[in-house]
Amino acid sequence: MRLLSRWQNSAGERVRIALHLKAISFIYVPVSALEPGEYARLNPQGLLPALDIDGRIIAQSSAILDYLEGTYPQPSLLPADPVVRAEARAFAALIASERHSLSVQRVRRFLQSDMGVDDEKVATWVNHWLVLGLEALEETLRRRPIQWSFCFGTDPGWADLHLVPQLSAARRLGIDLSAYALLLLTEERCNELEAFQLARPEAQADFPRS
Ligand SMILES: N[C@@H](CCC(=O)N[C@@H](CS)C(=O)NCC(=O)O)C(=O)O
Repeated sequence: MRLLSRWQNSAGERVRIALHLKAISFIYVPVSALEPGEYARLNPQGLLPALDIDGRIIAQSSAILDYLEGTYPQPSLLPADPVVRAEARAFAALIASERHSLSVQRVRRFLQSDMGVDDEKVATWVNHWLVLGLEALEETLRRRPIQWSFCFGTDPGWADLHLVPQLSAARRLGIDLSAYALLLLTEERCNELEAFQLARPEAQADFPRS
């Protein structure tokens, strides 16, 4: 199994965390190591990451995570209780479907280069969508009937592996996270774990060292 990704790839970081939490052996392939144009040939969607299973390519982190959860069920990344499981998926979906996709570099670049939007307005755009998301995520954690150590349980899972890369991305984009105490506390607990540390951008082979 090969994971095609890049050191700074928050959707890829979700998958890396899942692979490490499940202790699945995989080969990390930075796209910079491929021939020019090869990645586009492998993955017509062109976005990172992709999972290569004996030549079959799965695009989209959510599809990859579903595949891993179905194929390597233990340890499960999803809570056993159906309602809590749905809540964990909803938490992750807000990040992956609603927020990340509006703030990624290709969207920011398009706004700047093709739409002529100035840097300040692009920052307003990014801030608007990310802050809406962060507020909703914080409130969701606040309303949990049990204040678990991780988002939706005593072990880290589906929601946590979406949260941690999203918080890093928000920081890179200059968002002040100090109002989100529960998100930060959960992130801190996750970052103490090896699976999260191994998935960090700086732990990847293609992380720029100089
Ligand atoms: N919905 C996709 C998002 C993937 C995505 O946007 N990846 C970004 C990096 S985090 C990317 O490929 N950027 C390169 C580009 O936009 O060309 C997923 O979850 O896999």
